[in-house]
Amino acid sequence: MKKSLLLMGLFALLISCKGNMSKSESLAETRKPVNLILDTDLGPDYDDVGAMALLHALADSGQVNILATLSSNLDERVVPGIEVLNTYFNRPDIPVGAPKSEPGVSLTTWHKVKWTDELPAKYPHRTAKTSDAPDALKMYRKILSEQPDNSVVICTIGFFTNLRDLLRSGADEYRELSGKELVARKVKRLVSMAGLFPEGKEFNVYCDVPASKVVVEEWPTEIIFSGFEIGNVVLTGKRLVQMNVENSPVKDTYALCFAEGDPDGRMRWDVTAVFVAIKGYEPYYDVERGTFKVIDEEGTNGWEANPNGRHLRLIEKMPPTEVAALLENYMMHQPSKK
Ligand SMILES: [Ca+2]
Repeated sequence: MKKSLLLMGLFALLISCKGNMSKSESLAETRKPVNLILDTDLGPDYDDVGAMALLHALADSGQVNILATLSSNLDERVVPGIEVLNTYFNRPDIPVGAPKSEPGVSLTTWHKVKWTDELPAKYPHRTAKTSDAPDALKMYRKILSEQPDNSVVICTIGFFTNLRDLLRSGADEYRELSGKELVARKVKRLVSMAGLFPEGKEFNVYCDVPASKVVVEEWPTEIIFSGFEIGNVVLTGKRLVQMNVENSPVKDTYALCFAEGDPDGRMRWDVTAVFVAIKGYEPYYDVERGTFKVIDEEGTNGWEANPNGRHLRLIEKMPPTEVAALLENYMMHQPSKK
């Protein structure tokens, strides 16, 4: 009798465990993909290429729905380069756009090997040059107006030019709302690779200081900042360039730049920001809430910790080597076969 009671108990436990497992599994399966707009300067540094590879890897596993890939950079090779990557990963129809406001920022790669020329020369894309692309501001307004309220994550890994233009925009054919109202209604959060914490000068902030100031002061939703110091530790790309694949624009970019001067790998500033925008910061990072401030005309930023602040900054939690290995696995992702 005792034995049969024990068996019944074990059986009940097994059923309950199985029930719990399938519940959590089905939760993971039914988790909705993040609706994401990527805003990139793809060019001065090549970590944007790794970030876009990771973006497409997570799209292939159904974790993100890429609404647009927009350029914040006027350099003529940026939009063709974005399209090369979208096309390589079997998503040639993702909307692209570029800033039309004055004066804008135009910066090409600082590498001697112009990988930004090499990619469009070798791989298919539709748009010949960045200035031929549609207005990024119009793309933002159109796409946001079509999305459910509070559903869109924007990830910026370049300058704040487009986002400033969006905040400053008025009603148009897509929506009667001002840009700020449209963002407040449609955007869930902004994730940004920008700033150096607790204080310093960082590229994405100082390249367009007026735009950076407007966005950090007026953006109506939460902003998560992935600072310079977060992506600066533990290099990535060494395994990527050793992959046994041919005709990959991702591998080509890293191989070209490594040959020139980064033999130990490259910082993963932008890659981290895109990862957090899609996966969330838990369990990879801690956060501190506060207020990001642009404190001078040179683009120096400061940080004021404050439990009620609208901004969050990432703080290291998981060992950086583990995060780097995880990110590089995604960066090595190959296009899914169609
Ligand atoms: Ca970038």
